[in-house]
Amino acid sequence: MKQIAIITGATAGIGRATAELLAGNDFDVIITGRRLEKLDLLEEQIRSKTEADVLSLAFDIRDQAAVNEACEQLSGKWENVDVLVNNAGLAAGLSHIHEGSVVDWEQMIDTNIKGLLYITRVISPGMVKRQKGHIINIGSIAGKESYEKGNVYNATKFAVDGLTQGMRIDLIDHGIKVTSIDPGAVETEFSLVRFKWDSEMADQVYDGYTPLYAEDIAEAILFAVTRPPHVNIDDMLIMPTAQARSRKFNRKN
Ligand code: NDP
Ligand code: 8X3
Repeated sequence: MKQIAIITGATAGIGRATAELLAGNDFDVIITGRRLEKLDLLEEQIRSKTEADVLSLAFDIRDQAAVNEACEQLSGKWENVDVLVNNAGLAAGLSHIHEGSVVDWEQMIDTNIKGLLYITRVISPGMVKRQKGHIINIGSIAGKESYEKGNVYNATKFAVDGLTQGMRIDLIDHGIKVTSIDPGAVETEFSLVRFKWDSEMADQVYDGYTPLYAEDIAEAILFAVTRPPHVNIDDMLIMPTAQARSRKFNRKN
C-alpha cells in the first residue's frame, strides 16, 4: 500500500512541486489550498503524469472550522496520513515595525502559526494512534535570523522553529518524525504575494543571482521522507549559493 502525504499550500511554489514529486515517487497525495481551480489543474496533471491517487481539499487554513471539516471527512485509506507537509504560508508586506500593517501581521500570524497548528492538531492524533508518521514543517532562514523590515514574518518563522522542536519532543514516544526544512530565497509566488502582486518589486528580489527553485526544496522533502525508519532529518537549512545569511547576496550574475 502506498504512503499518503497531505501537503498544505499545494496550489503554488514549494507545495505544488512537493505534491508533484511525492506523487511521482510512490505517494498518494492530498493537496490543499484556497484556490480550487489551481487544485483541479494540479490534480489533473498528477493523474496524467503519475500512478498516484490524488484528493483535493479546498479550504482557508486560517479557518479552524474549515480545516476540521475538511480533514474529518477523510475516509477509507485517506484517513491514514503518513506525512503532513506544513507548507502553506506567506509574507505580507515589508515594513519597519512602526509602519507595519496590522492586517498583514494578522494574516501572517493566522496562516503561518495558527494554520499550521490547526491542521497539525487534526492530523497528528491519527499518527499517534498508528504510532507512525512524519511531520515536515517549512520554516525559513527568516526563522533563524531577523532582517530589516522582516519583523512579524521573521517572528512567525521563529515560532515554526520553536514548534518543530516542541513537536519533536512531544511526539518522540509515538515514533513520529518531525523535520524542519528551512529555505533561503526560493523563486515562487512568495514575493508576488509579499508585494501584493507588484511584479516589478517581486522581480527585484531575485535580480542578479540564481535563487532556489521550488523543485530544490521538494527534493529535500523527498529525501527527508524516504530515510530509513531509524533516521530523522531534524533540520535542513538550504540556501542559494549566492545567498549568505538573510540579506547578503552576490548579485553579480
Ligand atoms: P507561494 O506563494 O508560491 O505558495 C504559498 C502557498 O500557501 C500557496 O499554495 C497558497 O495557496 C498557500 N496559502 C497561503 N495562504 C493560505 C491560506 N490562508 N489558506 C490555505 N493556503 C494558503 O510561496 P512558497 O511556495 O514560496 O511558500 C511556501 C512556504 O515556504 C511558506 O511557508 C513560506 O513562508 C516558506 N518559505 C518560502 C521561501 C521563499 O523564498 N519562497 C523561503 C523560505 C520559506 P492559496 O493561495 O491557493 O490558498
Ligand atoms: C522567505 C525567505 O528571506 O525572503 O522565508 O524572508 S525571506
